[in-house]
Amino acid sequence: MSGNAAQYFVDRHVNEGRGDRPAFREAGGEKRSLTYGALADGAGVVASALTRAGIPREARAVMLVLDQIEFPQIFWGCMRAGVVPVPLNTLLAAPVYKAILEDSRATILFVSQELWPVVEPAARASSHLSHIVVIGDAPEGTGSYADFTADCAPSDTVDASEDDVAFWLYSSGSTGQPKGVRHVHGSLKATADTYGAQVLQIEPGDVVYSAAKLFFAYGLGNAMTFPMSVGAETILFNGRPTPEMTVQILRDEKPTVFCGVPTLYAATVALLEQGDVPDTKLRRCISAGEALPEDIGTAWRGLWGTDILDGVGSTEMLHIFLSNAPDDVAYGTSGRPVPGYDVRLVDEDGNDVPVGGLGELLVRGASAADGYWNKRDKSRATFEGEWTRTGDKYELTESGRYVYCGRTDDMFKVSGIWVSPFEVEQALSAHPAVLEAAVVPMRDEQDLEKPKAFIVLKQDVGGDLTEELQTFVKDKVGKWKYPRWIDFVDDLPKTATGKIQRFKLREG
Ligand code: 3SK
Repeated sequence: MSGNAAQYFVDRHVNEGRGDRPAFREAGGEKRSLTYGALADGAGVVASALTRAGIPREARAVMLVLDQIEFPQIFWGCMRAGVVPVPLNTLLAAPVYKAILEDSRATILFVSQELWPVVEPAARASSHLSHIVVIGDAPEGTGSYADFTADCAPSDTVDASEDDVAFWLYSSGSTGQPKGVRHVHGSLKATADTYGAQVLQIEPGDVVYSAAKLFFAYGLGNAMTFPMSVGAETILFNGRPTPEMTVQILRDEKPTVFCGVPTLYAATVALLEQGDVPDTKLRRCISAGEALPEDIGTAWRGLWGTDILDGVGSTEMLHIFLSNAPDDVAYGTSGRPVPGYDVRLVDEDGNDVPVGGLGELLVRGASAADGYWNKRDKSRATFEGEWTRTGDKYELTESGRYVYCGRTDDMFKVSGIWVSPFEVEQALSAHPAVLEAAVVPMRDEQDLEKPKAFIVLKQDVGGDLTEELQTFVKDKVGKWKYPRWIDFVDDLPKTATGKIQRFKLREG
């Protein structure tokens, strides 16, 4: 078998007689679905269409695509042709798309019609894009997905090595600059064989629903490669995963596996505590993205009778490498290393930290990324031989479990997605009324971190600017990054050399 991941995850099912099994079904809209056979054909058609359009192997295909049945067809279609799919977060702001289209030098863009308005200026200005393919109605100067794929016979999967770069995911760095994380074909099977098989214990009869979307490394494993590793089925929902929608999907679509993030678990618990708890078929629930507060896990178990397996992963490692496991759950901890991964805690000098001490978490495993695209210094600082630095501070307890203690730098996560204080500060400072700004994480009433801003205004504006600044940030850097609280202050604490002392703001 070739090392091309499309062969293992897609073609194998057809070759072994599972072409009629359901692979994906949509929970909303027209409720379309795909069997494994239809997915293989659809991906083969995309592969031929890419070749017909002159897109060569290794070229990047940016995907700004909602969770809909075209997503897996495009993702696997690119890989079948040796083209590198680059799924993007669908919630980013226009300037970030511009930066990514430039950085990746993608030659083709696939975009859901709902997302076209936000990427349109960057796409039209790009000197690299030769094709813009809109899933839905195609505006002038673009082509529709239907036309792009019309009259193409499915083509075969190209041969590739397990070490060939297969796809990229963009992750935000400490400066807020997005970094293209290059992953190889072999990494997808590595995460399925480790976390998928041994912690999630995915089975062919499972039906998976992941509130975390496919563009996110966590969602890509949950809703694509783990179910596809065993021929199971995935429910796709292209809308916002509100608590109401989550309960509706769990009740009506009856997934057996649910993958969420702490913010959503907390809001869903709050909703369920006010009303009925419907019957479901849940047998496994998992969480990642940020540490799950203990009381949310306990409340969820009380309501549904199913534990939440909290774990930690990273875009660089592709999925979860430290996790609680079935029959081994300790809320308030990230559990133990996933079989197949080794972890170490090191101090600032690189020495191993003893039990009870605090250190940066380093991880080793087969799914580590090949490096960042075009960012040599950052690659060298993160990928140290076999070990990958996570930037997370952890403590190892006597019982062998790891407890999250914060970030080594100032980055923090909101709803499982990195937020760089620097990036939000830059956005705030671009407002004409703002002199300077500092952003720190603050815990909300559900004990989850959200951005809080301290702002020095240029002059008294004679009114409350809070809402205006919140909208300003949403439009500039992304909807989830806006400061939930703003304090207007006379000055910011700084070092002698003028660096903002964020720790002073965090402390109070
Ligand atoms: O943030 C996490 O915990 C995570 C988990 C799985 C895959 C990717 C990420 C970032």
